[in-house]
Amino acid sequence: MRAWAGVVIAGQSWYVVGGEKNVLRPTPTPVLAAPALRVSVVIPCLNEAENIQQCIRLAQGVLYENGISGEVIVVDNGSEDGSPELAQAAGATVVHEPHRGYGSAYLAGFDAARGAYIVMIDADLTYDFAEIPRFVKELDAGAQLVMGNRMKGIQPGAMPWMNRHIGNPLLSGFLNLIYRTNVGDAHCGMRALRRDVLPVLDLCSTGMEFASEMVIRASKANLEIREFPIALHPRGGKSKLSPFRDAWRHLRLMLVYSPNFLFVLPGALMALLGALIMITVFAHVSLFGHSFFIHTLVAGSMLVVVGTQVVGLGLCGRTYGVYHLGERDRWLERLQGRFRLEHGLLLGGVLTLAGLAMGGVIVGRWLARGLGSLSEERLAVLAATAIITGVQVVFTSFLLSILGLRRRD
Ligand SMILES: Nc1nc2c(ncn2[C@@H]2O[C@H](COP(=O)(O)OP(=O)(O)OP(=O)(O)O)[C@@H](O)[C@H]2O)c(=O)[nH]1
Ligand SMILES: [Mg+2]
Repeated sequence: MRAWAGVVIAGQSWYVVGGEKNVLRPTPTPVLAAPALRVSVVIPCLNEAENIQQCIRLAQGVLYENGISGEVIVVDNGSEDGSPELAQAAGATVVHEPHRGYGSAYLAGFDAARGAYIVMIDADLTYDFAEIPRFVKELDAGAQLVMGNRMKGIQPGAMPWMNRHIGNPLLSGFLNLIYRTNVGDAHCGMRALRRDVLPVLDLCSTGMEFASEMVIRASKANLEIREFPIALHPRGGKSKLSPFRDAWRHLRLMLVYSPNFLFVLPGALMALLGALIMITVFAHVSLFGHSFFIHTLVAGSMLVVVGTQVVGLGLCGRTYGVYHLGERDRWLERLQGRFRLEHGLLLGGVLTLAGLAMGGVIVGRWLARGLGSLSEERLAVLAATAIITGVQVVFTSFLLSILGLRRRD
């Protein structure tokens, strides 16, 4: 049987017939039902003139040697060192993306890709192109996203100490904690995915945080993610990574994708702590020989008010995610199955009325004293706390209801 391997170089498809090693021949025209491309190697490139041609040749060589039909796409964002021209000359399909950024480049590259699988790899020779078939094999075996893990294969000088021992483990650990993934190196630039999962991933980040977004979205969509160790070599050319700015962008993205960690958890802790503090004051509990009075009560009240507000924002964030971003959130769905707008209005209404009643008691005592001096600070703080949280609950319930207006149940 004759093995067929095709590669697209400079818009022309080329093929090799088994037996004729190292010889690329142009596909005879007219092309008779050329097989679909299996792999698109997408390479983002910003001022990588030093390496880009070698990267393309390595990619083409690996595809060719392994009988994988594929294409090499280089996405440029206005390089000023002639990288796109060099890429074109080396036979890659060059995509020009006007919006700067690693994520923007990949989004444009994915749009142009025609392969069933997409392999992502940097243009700096840090990754081994020879690993491409391993990624393809994992996808063939059922994986939907395949991640490289550099952490055990970092060659001397390939990754700064800070990134290796602090930035990367911390950010990957945080991502695994929040999203319950088990990815050892969430920022690895060499990875592969099936092209048909792109609509599910619905990626939109423009910068380096694109790497995190892909893992987060894949885990939220319960995609089959696999990982294996790969080597990381020292970079050729200048790095485009800005460690602090990019670390912040990763962190920011992880938080905004998780209203639970950003709002619900800290908000609930604040409200709980505040309630405990207020109970301590009203119950005259003394701790370490100290009693607590009005100032402690004000602090407790502040925590309850702020905590309730933050939890409310978190619920709105989660509701928005479910109804407008198409996310699955079983906890919220269960909660919303049991609690309706009217329950929120009832709870908020009761709290507000309780606060107003306490206010009425204070006014009554004031009147009883002939409008004289008052010393009802503790009750006043409690009344204000109840009224504020009650009003928050009422209006947050309305907002949740507005966000869920378009649901179909
Ligand atoms: N098109 C495009 N490519 C970019 C942009 N920023 C980075 N890249 C490319 O994306 C890849 C990853 O960037 P790198 O600078 O290698 O960042 P890194 O891999 O996190 O860190 P180092 O390898 O240590 O520099 C490289 O191929 C860059 O040329 C961009 O704004 N536009
Ligand atoms: Mg790199």
